[in-house]
Amino acid sequence: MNRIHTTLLGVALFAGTAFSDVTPVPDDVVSMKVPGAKPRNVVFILSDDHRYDAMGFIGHPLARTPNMDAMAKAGVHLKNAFVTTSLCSPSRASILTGLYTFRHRVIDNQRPVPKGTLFFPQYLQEAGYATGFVGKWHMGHASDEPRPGFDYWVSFKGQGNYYPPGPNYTINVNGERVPQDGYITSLLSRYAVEFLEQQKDREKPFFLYLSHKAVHGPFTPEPKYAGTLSEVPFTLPASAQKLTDNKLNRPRWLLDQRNSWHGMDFPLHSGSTAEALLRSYCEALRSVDDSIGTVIEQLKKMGIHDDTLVIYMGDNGYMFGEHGLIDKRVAYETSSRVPMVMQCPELFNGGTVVDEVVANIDVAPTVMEAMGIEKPPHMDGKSFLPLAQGEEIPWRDYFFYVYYWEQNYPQTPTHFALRGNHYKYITYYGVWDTDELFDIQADPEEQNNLIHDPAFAKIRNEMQKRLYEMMEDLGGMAIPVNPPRGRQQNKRLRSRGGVNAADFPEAFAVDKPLRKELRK
Ligand SMILES: [Ca+2]
Repeated sequence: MNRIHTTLLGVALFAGTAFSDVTPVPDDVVSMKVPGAKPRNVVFILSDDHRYDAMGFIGHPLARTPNMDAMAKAGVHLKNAFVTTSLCSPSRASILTGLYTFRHRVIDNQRPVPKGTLFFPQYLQEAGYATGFVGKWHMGHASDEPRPGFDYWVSFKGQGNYYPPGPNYTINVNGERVPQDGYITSLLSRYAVEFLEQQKDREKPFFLYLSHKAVHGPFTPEPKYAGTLSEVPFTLPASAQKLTDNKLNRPRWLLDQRNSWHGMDFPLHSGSTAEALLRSYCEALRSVDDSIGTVIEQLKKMGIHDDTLVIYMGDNGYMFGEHGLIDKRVAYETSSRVPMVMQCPELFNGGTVVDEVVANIDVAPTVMEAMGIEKPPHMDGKSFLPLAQGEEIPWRDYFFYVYYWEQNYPQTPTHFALRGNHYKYITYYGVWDTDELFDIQADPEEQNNLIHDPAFAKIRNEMQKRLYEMMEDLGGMAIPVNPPRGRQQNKRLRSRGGVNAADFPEAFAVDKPLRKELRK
């Protein structure tokens, strides 16, 4: 009896994936070289929480990024780069596995990766290539130990620190605990250069993953940049303005979040402002840009600049006042979009712009293609190298986004979103609230929620249907759940209306009973 019960339960639990076309993650790493391919050296540079538009060449008023600008000029700007979940660890896990969050199941920033997870550098190592990891790993807070796939390792526990928090604080350098010697961004650049130096006379192709702690909060610029942007004028987005009612049919959770750790009225539970935070953020970003310059300079010194692929990307976006929020997590553009530029003079023409939507899940297949290794069939992403070379290849028309509720930051609900070229549909799962539909061409700031407009009912229904079909196909119909861990940041500031909840959307209100036959 028990056995039958267990079997039925098993079928029910895995029903979501049973009908999908997804290839399971294999038990072993089997690296297949592409016949005749020239393995290329690759440097992948990741930053933390860098939003897509905070780069000089895009015209951001506070961003000073000459090296990112130079990469776009000499190479490729992937202007529509996104992350499938806008949160540090889930996004990093997608980069390293090529999988959506519901497949790698790293749904928060606290827990280590589940057993059986395969990181793409394991395939590179298996092929005999040199692999180095330098910087923030952040899947699991408790360990700084070297992870599978890397033969050179510099990292630290959890978020790491801009400066060492105490005299005994250490980072892990190839298994040895050494003191953190200075400001984190420049320190990581030095280790990146050390790894590159070691490759000088080696025959092996190499892959370097340089993963910055910056520009994650608390935004801490290097002393030479602190205060450099304090007088530069800029204005917050219009959507930072507080709504006094809910006639625009925005979600109640969104309006409530304004007075929370992740909102304009109580940012990070501090008395700071979005303006002040953005200035320090852009000042801290200047050192990340310097780091790119240091790496490029080193490649030139070694005579391998022209044939090395360098990719720069952010792990998720960040809002400074958009929708009244301070943070990421949500499916809105400023949260889910990331900066991405890449260069390799042997591969790409300078000034190339890729319009297609590329994502964190595409990084692993892209690096593997550049290094002449077949993409394993279980990966969800796809190499974007051909797009940057102007090839016409089949590509995604719709981009699928997920975020799973975190117990320790309870402000943002589980949600699923589908982004096409014209419309974005977002559904909030498990809360009594409104979904959203935006015309992202006419309304790129996502202010006009069309979900209750009868003129858009057909589009809403189509997007909803397509979203659930895609979830089914991709194996995403089961919501991963984690037990509580970490302190819950659920406070609200009383003087800014902390005890009051937001109004329901206007479209939910009716003036008369709907079921007259029940009236007595
Ligand atoms: Ca992040």
